[in-house]
Amino acid sequence: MASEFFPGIYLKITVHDILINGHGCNPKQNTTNCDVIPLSTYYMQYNKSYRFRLINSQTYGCPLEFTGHNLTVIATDGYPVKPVTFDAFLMLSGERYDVVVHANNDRNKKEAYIRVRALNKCALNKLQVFGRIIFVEDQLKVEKFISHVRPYTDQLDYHVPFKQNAVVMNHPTLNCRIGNHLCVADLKQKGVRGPSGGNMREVRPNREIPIRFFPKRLKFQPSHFHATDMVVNRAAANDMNKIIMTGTPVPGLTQDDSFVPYCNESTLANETAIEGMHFCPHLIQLKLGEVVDFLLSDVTYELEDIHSFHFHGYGFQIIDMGKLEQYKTNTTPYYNDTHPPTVKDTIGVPIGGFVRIRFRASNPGYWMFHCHFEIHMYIGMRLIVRVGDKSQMRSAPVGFPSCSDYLPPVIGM
Ligand SMILES: [Cu+2]
Repeated sequence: MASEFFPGIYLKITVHDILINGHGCNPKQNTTNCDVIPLSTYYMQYNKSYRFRLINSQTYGCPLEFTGHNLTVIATDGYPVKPVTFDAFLMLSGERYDVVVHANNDRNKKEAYIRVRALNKCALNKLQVFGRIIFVEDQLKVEKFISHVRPYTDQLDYHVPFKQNAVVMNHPTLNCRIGNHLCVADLKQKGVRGPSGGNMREVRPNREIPIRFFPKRLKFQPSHFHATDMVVNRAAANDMNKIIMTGTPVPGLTQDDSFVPYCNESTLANETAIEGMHFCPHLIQLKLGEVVDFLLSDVTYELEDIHSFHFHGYGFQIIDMGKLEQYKTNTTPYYNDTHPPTVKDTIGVPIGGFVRIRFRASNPGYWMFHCHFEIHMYIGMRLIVRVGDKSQMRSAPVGFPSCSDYLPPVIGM
């Protein structure tokens, strides 16, 4: 990012629009005439069902509420779940959902729509976008059809809910199973094979690693962190276990990294901190094959950020989740569940809540575990999970290029 080279620059981070497959227009945000900008359009034949593969590829951190026409969720993050029908569900940055849309309405209905509405901080800008579903008698004749289609105009105002008393899934600001709100932990794994699958509730973990986060604003120091979202000379800094991740000078998988001053919670006692935060390359070492719980908890819910954590190299199981009060009293809805848990690789931690994920460390290597809100990752909210030792990892091909920090000479000095 260019801001890395200009520490101290004031950056106002905001979102102007949401697009579906590059299409869309929000009349509240654009001066352009939205009537002439095409929306993402899908032609569906009556009485057929269509699989949509949804990817939340935003770089910002606003949950996206997806609503549409008779939705059935069948997979998340590529892992199948038993089909469940919802009116709406929330997608966090990095999450993927496979949904089936059924065109089983009567033939008087010619169109329906998909609505993607950004919530939380993005509600201020009333951000939403629509996609169109057009029902046709014969999909093979759609080609002729396209040029005659009118723009879809009957769009809901931002604050109007898609449906009264809608069943909403994955709403991380609300308690799971309260009212109509379900969480991803309510989905049930379906036939996931390999080391990520099976019922890991029944497996006793070898280790539990608590990962807490306390995002705060620190006094700006150009030698320690970059400028992002600067407010009155204080910069946002996002940690994991009070460590702001700094980069490593070499890629550990392909080069000797024995000199890299990796750190984690157990090494911090003798290191200096700035306002309680440590700046170092955060690394958690796991043994190959052990079963591990990460207990993620958000203890700063006044900030109202939903951190969506993504794990490279692994699918993990959602063993438990809820509010911190529920964790302390073992009263989450999932505490006594027995069904095989949902498998995912990206999970939003409820505001003021926790998630327990479990995985078998079967994939050796260096893997990033990070908040998928890009700015958070950039300002420290990431770490490396190293599984196994180098003898258990694949070595780099012969002649593989190497790299390291580069400090060019200053010309004219
Ligand atoms: Cu985050």
